[in-house]
Amino acid sequence: MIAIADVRRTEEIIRSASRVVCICHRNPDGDAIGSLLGIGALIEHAFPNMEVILQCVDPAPETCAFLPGALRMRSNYAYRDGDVAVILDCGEAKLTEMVESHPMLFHGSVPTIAIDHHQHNPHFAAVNIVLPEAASTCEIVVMLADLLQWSITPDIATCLLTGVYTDTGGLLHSNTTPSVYRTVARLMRCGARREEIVKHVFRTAKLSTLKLWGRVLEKISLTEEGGAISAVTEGDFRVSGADYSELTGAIDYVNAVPGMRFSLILSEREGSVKGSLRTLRDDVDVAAMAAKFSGGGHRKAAGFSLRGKLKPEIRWKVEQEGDDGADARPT
Ligand SMILES: [Mn+2]
Repeated sequence: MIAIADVRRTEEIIRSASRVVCICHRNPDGDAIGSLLGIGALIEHAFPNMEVILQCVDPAPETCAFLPGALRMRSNYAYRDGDVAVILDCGEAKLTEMVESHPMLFHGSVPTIAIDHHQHNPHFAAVNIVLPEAASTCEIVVMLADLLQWSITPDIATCLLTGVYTDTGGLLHSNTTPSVYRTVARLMRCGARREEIVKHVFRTAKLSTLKLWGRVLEKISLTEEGGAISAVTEGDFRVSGADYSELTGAIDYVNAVPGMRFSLILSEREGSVKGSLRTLRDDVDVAAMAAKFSGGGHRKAAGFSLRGKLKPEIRWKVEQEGDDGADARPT
């Protein structure tokens, strides 16, 4: 639940602004873009004379370029007196990549509103609408819009449904609560164009992505500890023509091998090795596994990053034929 005092305060801050800058995290995903474009358009509808800026240090992923407003996103926002900020889907202030360049937004001098669903959000804004039980930031934006009676147009609903879909892996992840389905129903009634999202986000893959995934799948090996493990080197990225972001989603296939306790993809990137861990089991905590490598995350999805390179290693094991290998036994 969103505290009613936060709803009122949000309304006051935006009403008193001369300009609103909406900001999402670096390397934005569907939830970051969906909530950024969604809240921007909601504010513009509620306050027709308000200037709204959509800011992110990185561009939207191509899969989200179809969303209304995506082309308005910019990365060169300059602060002006009277600006207020709405910061979306950022579990930490530094994920905006603007703490150094725009200190006034993070030192309490400018009214800021953070809307987020990450568990360890340190409440860095003036108003913090942080609901860790929400599966996506877009879900919280829908609740806020309804509490403020801001109208949700079909374009806005399409942006927000994108975030709900991407942060739940198409309503398949374990965070898909009854509240998620209620939000989906609400957005579809508002005219969200579901088939457009399915087509662009889930049924479109670049050739380079498919080639990279092919290398990931080909290299899966199963360990005695019950892990399905694959690894991609800088060379794999180069040969497939894929960038790092295109690895997203491949882990769900590695994690699909039946009977495994966990899955892991190791990927080389610029002098470090990134590990993505997943499990489908309730008795395995991949966050604890990631913590051993100074990483973190959730029980069922976690990651870590280490300085270094991947070194290929082929393991051979000699198996005795039958039980008559007497020669091999110590006497
Ligand atoms: Mn999110």
